[in-house]
Amino acid sequence: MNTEKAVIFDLDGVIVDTAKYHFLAWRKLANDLGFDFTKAQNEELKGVSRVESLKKILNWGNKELSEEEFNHQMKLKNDNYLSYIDKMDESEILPGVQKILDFLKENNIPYALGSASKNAKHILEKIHLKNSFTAIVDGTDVSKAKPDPEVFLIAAKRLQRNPEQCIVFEDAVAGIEAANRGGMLSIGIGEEKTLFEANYIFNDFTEISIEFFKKILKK
Ligand code: B16
Ligand code: MG
Repeated sequence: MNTEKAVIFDLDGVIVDTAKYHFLAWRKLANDLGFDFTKAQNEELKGVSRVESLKKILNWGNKELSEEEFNHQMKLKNDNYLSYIDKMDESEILPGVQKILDFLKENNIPYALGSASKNAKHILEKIHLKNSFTAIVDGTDVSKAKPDPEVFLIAAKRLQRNPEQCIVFEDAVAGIEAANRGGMLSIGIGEEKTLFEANYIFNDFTEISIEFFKKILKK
């Protein structure tokens, strides 16, 4: 296929559902500190960095921590989160994703990861996708969190494409805003009522046909 386009995938909520493990680990932290929060509140943590997530959670519980304790709690949460990640394998790749990756590979269309997670490479290793990506940009590469477009702009550069040649798949409002602000085509994976700022929205990858993909690659 003749296209100059490239694709950037978010990780959590797009390639795998690690949000459920973040929830379990953050909830244990909150419970250990003597409060709780809901699954609905957890939605607000999607795409948000680790530091900002802990700030939000402490705010919900009206808790203040010293800098030392804050960092200690972040480490405990991550250790607990990683105990779930360690059990992951390729069966956790979300339905329909592999079909799209295979299509991109067959057509020599480069694709990158653009994730806020500092654990992204480890997760990709567990699901056997680490060598599949042309470039991996994660939470260790950026200084500004989504909705800043930095993560996607670095990915575009590593893919040797201009922003307008990039198509971004995202499940978080902040991620859609980042893609839009970066001048890229944004595709939301999730509910229309939350991701309405995306150029296109699908509930999941099983709804995305190869025909649709060919159409946006030609645009
Ligand atoms: P970590 P994404 C994000 O991943 C998650 O959605 C968000 O809940 C998490 O806090 C953030 O990564 C940082 O993750 O603690 O592993 O560095 O959606 O940008 O792939
Ligand atoms: Mg996400």
